[in-house]
Amino acid sequence: MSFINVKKKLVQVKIVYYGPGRGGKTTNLEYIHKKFRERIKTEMVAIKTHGDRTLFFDFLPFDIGKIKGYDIKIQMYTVPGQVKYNATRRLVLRGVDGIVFVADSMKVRQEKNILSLRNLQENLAAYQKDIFKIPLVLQYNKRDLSEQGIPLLPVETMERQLNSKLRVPSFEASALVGTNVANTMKKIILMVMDSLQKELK
Ligand SMILES: Nc1nc2c(ncn2[C@@H]2O[C@H](COP(=O)(O)OP(=O)(O)OP(=O)(O)O)[C@@H](O)[C@H]2O)c(=O)[nH]1
Ligand SMILES: [Mg+2]
Repeated sequence: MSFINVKKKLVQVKIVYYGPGRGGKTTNLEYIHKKFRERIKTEMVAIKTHGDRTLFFDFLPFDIGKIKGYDIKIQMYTVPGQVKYNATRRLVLRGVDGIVFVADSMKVRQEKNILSLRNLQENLAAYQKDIFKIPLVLQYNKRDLSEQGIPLLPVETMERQLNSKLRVPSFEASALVGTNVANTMKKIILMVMDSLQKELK
């Protein structure tokens, strides 16, 4: 549930980038931070371990202007993808309004994607949230690697493995190059705003 302050006419929305370790969640936020610098007044907060892996979360605030007279502030978070950090992952999901699941297109990562999506479902359930009901977008990341001859999963395979039951919007992307990073973000924001419309009467 978004945080709505009727007196201040302010809505605060929480979007979480979820997915397996090394999938490209942090890279998504870094690209957004670079691309939309003028809308982002604060610095991105990132706490990393040695190998640049997320230890707690990355945080990026994003203003999208007004809807129905309400200032809309979006807070974007990533989770640490490594299996061992599940307690942190679950904590970051607290109060989430929308999720981008960043899947790794590399063939060697297919099992990790499936396990991570299952883990998302379980962690949402801990907050009585249903993965089939919450605004959710899938991103098939690292598509650029095909040019380097690295074996990637065909998009149809990823759709079948990850999205055959969910049937949510999905994007082929490269967080490194920036392909479809903004479109992924816009889609999840739109979906969250759609579900908010009903609350903002
Ligand atoms: N070629 C390519 N590399 C990418 C892409 N996205 C991310 N990477 C690389 O993959 C590695 C991991 O990316 P991160 O963004 O740190 O992954 P993460 O999902 O935040 O990982 P954790 O914080 O450990 O959960 C980095 O070396 C990135 O540069 C992409 O689209 N294409
Ligand atoms: Mg990270």
